[in-house]
Amino acid sequence: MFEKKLYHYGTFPGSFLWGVSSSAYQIEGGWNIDGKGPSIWDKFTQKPGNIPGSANGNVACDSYNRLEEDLYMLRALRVKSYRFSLSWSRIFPDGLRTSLNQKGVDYYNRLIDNLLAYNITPMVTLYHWDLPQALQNINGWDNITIIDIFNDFCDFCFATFGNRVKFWMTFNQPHTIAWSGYGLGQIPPNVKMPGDAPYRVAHNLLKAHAKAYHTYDEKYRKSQGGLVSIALNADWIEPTDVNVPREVVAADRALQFQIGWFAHPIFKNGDYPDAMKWQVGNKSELQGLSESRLPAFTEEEKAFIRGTADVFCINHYTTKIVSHITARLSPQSYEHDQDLSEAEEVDSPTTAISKQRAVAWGLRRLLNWIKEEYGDPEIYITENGVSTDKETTFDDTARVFYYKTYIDEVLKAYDLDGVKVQGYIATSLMDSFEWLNGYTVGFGFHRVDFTNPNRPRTPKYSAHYYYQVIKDNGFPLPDDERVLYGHFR
Ligand code: GBH
Repeated sequence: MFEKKLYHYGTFPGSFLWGVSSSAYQIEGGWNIDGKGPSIWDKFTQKPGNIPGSANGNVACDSYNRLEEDLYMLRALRVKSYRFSLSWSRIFPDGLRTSLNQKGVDYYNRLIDNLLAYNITPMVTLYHWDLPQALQNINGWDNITIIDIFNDFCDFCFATFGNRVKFWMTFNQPHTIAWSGYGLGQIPPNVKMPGDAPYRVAHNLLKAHAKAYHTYDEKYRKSQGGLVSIALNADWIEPTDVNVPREVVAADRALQFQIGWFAHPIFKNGDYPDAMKWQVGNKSELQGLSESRLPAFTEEEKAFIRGTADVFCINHYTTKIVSHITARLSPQSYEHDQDLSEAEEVDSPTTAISKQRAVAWGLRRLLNWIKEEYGDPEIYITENGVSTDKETTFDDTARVFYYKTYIDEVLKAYDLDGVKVQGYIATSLMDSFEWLNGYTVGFGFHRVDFTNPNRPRTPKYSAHYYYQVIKDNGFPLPDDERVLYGHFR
């Protein structure tokens, strides 16, 4: 099915949405000014020692005060879209509408108006991990009442920005929120309950997503005509041995636990994948529990969740190799529930973050898997990119290589496999606060000098490269190759 040739030449459709991404906590700074309330990331990072160098997002790229500079970079790259997120606690400092902070609304209005003035499509994430701390005080996503509270926030944003914003994503990476936030407990709110909290939280996230989708449908779609989705994340999972059926099944199971957890309910039938129901159900029974740790949806809830995304949004960075194992029964854990062990794709280049190898071919396979699994949806790649360490400044050839090879695999998926890829959003516009990695690595097309209070931004080699890819709309066949192949395209 997949050709061996390294590069494919051709271009994307004229409407292809090239863009770059950011998120509020990673770039804005201004953590407590103009009325902004604290988020769970403010609380976490301000405790010394939680992040390398005790780094935090108090100032970050200072984008709250440097809107003009961000817009300048976006215009220089000639991107067609900009994906950013709204800081909930900048708009509602304590999470509730009653605490409305007009200055926060003004900031996003300025950003959106300027983007439109420069013909850049805003792609807005409603929640990129920075929950208002006040809502964590009532247990955050592990409390079902947050479904209505989040809906109220979304409703306000649709009403306020929706006359200009036509591309909405409810959550960035619900998998990360549920598993890293409530299972491993690595990221805020740092809850370490790997056996059941992730499943409960995911259940609430799915309901909250669906509720916001229906709010848009009922109150705004007709007049605003936008679309609503959710940005899921997945590594590509390659079986350790494609000739051993058990291993092929194991790789598919890994994808179901990662992406199917959310995509199966939303894009298929309102319910979790069979592989998850079977695995978690059996483990729970063997653990002597009276019911599965994976909660069940009622028929009404399934109908409510099914079909609540207008396009498929996927964030992707790397590929892993998995093998089947029989995991131990204790302690109870989402990880053990999968009966898998994971390894790196050792033939591919390493990057600045451990276990994040640059495996370009994995993206094409993931796109094809999504096409087959979810009935050929329109797909937007809403994050893809690579880190270099902070010593790498402008000469980021590793990033150029990454984008060249990954985007070429997207082109193969589009041109050769017929995957309906509609857009590609590179991560990220500029070096930013990279969560648990602080400022030790950068994903940016632009370097930001975090030691300078003015946070000067400077384009790297990759910025020039991405500009050219956008300008060419892909990789047109070079002239000499046309002669060689004896045809024109
Ligand atoms: C992306 O997640 C984020 O969506 C994006 O905001 C960020 O800029 C990008 O990573 C690069 O850092 O280290 O706390 O995230 C990519 C998938 C899933 C990878 C969670 C890291 C471990 C926990 N991530 N995972 S954390």
